[in-house]
Amino acid sequence: MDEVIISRAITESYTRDLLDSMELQVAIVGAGPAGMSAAYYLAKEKIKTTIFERKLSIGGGIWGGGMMFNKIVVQDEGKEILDELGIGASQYQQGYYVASAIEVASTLCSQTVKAGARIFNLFSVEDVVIRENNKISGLVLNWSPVLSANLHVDPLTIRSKLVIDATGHSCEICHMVTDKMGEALRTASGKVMGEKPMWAEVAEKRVVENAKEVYPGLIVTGMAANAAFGSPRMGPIFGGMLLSGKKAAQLAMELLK
Ligand code: 48H
Repeated sequence: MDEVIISRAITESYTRDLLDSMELQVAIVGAGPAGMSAAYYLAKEKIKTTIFERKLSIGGGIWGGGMMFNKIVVQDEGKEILDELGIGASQYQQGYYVASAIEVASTLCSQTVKAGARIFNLFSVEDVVIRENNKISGLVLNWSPVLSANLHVDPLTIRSKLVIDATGHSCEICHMVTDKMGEALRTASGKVMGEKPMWAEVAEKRVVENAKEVYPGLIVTGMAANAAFGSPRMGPIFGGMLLSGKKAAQLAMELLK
């Protein structure tokens, strides 16, 4: 075993993947349930899709279930997606299914990668590219450790026909747009409206309805969609996140036509 061959294998293979991800059809920010669901449905249709995830681990808020009880709940429509992915869930009572957060996070990731999507972890999106036509046309990326160590290191840029904001509660890409472009979002105020208090039933419907093109070239999904459009939160029910990601993927495919 030669350590240098091991090092060359990693470096060459990684660099090839990174170079290939510099021109994308869809770039997704955030590998939580909504971002991975969107990537899974896009990759299944052979759309060139990459997720950039800030953390070392993928899965966003799935792992912790509800208050660190590592179980999640889905409703009937969400259960259909779990079935499609081969994730087990048992009925608790009519319309409520319980699944292992560990199985959901790991299997969703596995299926997303097997479908053909690429995931880069430890990448933080720190800005967007907006040029003459006022449309988002790319993302500005840096290593997460560079940002957490507050190092003065310039970023790199990738080009993408569409971007999906799947950053969860912080709704970061939408905030980047309003920071640079003012009240430019397709929300009532033109800004991020902010998440409203817990109301699971309404929140689960809205998170699917709110998966929309919120700015030219930018689709928002998952918790970020409810934050953008001022809808409630829902607690540890995750069916809406998977359905919202699926809707974002469908919309992206229509926009790419
Ligand atoms: C790179 C970034 C950046 C960035 C953030 O939080 P998530 O799990 O988001 P969703 O919308 O897929 O799922 C929401 C769900 O987990 C949840 O929080 C629920 C249901 N809450 C209900 C309630 O009432 O509280 O994943 C977002 C991912 C995370 O992994 C972040 O690290 C990542 O996005 N991320 N990655 N660059 N700028 N910002």
